[in-house]
Amino acid sequence: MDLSSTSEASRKVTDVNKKYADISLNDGDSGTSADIEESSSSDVSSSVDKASLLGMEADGEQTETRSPVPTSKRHREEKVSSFPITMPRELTERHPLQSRWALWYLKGDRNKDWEDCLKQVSLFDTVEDFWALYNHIQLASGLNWGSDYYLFKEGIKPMWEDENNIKGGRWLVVVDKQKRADRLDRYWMELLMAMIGEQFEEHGEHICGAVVNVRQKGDKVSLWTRDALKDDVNLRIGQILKAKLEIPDNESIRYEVHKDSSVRTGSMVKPRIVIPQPH
Ligand code: MGP
Repeated sequence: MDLSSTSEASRKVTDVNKKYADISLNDGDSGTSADIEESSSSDVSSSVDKASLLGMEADGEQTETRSPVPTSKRHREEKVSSFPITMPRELTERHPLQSRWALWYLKGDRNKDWEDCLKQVSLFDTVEDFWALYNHIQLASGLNWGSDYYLFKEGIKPMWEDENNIKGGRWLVVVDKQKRADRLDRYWMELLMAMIGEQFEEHGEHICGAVVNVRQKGDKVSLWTRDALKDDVNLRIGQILKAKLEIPDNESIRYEVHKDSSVRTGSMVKPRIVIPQPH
């Protein structure tokens, strides 16, 4: 599925959603992680319906509480029944994705265990809810150093230990610090669109999720796959990834086995595959 073709309609949905919902993901020190935990793209989209069905005005005032008499009730019923007719179809249509996806957020904190810093933010399974969520949260480039986003298939925890990842690995794209402004957000968005839009040919089943690590030493974008020993599959996935992100030919990306990353003590992990492949 080409997600960019639906993004315009989705943006309109998002504009409507924004009117009613307030789930901004600020990465400041204002304790916003609680807001993040409680938010979901489903909440966002349903809030439009709910607000309208409850007879709420755009300013959030409920007609019901002002005048709970029969005429007002009739007025409310009229609103309810006219809602689906008056909403343009492009604002209500939903394009289902093949999988349901969970967005996770990690706010780096050296005083906590790594796993305790990781929070699931939201679940979605339509193109529109993806855009609604994407347009509400901070861009990767706006996150604090040490933060991560993870987008994984529902049911797969974004960690090496999960049974779906334990034998897997990742394609790692290191973002050149000098080119961060041009590349980081573009790489992350293109990767998400390729992944949820099932752009990896017949290899979608091998994909677990994607990660962006926001780091002062150099940001990283990676795509996690299920089986590090399936070299042919992983190579093809890597080639598609490199093409989708438009990574220049002379720049390499590498595939690392999670087991190697998890036992690593300082030095770089020796990659299992590199693209372009050495002659
Ligand atoms: P990182 O966040 O993937 O990379 O791992 P960063 O911060 O760039 O550091 P570097 O080591 O790659 O230079 C940082 C640390 O987070 C790891 O050393 C682990 O302690 C922890 N960590 C990261 N991941 C992905 C996992 C995981 O899946 N499971 C567990 N238990 N710890 C992890």
